[in-house]
Amino acid sequence: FQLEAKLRKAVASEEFELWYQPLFEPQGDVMAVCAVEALLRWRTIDGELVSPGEFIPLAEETGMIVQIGDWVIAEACRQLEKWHAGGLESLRIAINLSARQLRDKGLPLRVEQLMKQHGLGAGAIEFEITESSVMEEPTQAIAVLDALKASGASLSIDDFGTGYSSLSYLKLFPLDRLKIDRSFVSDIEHDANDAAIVGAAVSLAHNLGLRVVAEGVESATQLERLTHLGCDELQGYHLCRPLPAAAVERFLRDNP
Ligand code: G
Ligand code: G
Ligand code: NA
Ligand code: MN
Repeated sequence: FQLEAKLRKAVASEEFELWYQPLFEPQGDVMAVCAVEALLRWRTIDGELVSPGEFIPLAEETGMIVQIGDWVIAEACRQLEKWHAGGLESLRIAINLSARQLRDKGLPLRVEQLMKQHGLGAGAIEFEITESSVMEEPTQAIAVLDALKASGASLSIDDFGTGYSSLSYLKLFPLDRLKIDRSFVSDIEHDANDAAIVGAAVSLAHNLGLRVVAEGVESATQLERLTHLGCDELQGYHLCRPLPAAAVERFLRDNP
């Protein structure tokens, strides 16, 4: 209850910031940054940093997620325009969407207007959605996802493989990428089952014309295994942690 009042105040006075974690693609012997994932942070007036895991569920329950989510999308578009203008023309930003936002029929038009306003071309913005969030109200989600895609956004399934859902949604949704959940990555050096699952997910995705992202890469060995298994993009603490905008900008300039 106290948290709800605090969160309402935070929404009103925009006590939020975005941190960014790079995604990399192998280019010959080097790893090049191709995208950053926007990660929401709540900076309270006491300067404390609160993780979205602690307030997104409440924001979903109360519907505040729509306003918070709109702030996230607008801030990410503003930041990406700046980065594109500063020479990082091919950078993409991935934004997490929650189930409630997939029921918001007005979202695609707002996204289209923001992309236009900030001069962002097709694929510059990507939305990450989970299997469970799309399966909550699949019919509504399909309509919103089709419209987002038509607006020029790309779409990826986050935490792929953990949603207890059938694979049939893969042909129903206009997807671009599958992001393999970190639970299949953490023990991939020792667990042959995890390696088999990642390998199968890569073939499935590639046969469907989708790209594969591995998240939660925490070691050089994992990076090597995942690249060898055909993952197209990689993300994790081993490559770069989530950073505030200024710090990730320095990182991007030092790692062209
Ligand atoms: O950054 P962190 O590990 O604390 O993220 C915790 C969870 O919050 C993750 O599942 C992540 O996808 C989610 N998350 C991060 N930023 C956003 C956001 O802007 N919107 C939504 N809906 N979820 C987010
Ligand atoms: O649910 P989602 O995949 O969007 O969660 C994103 C969160 O995962 C980020 O907030 C980030 O802090 C966390 N994360 C990013 N890289 C790693 C990693 O290599 N290991 C672990 N354990 N968490 C990570
Ligand atoms: Na994500
Ligand atoms: Mn994920």
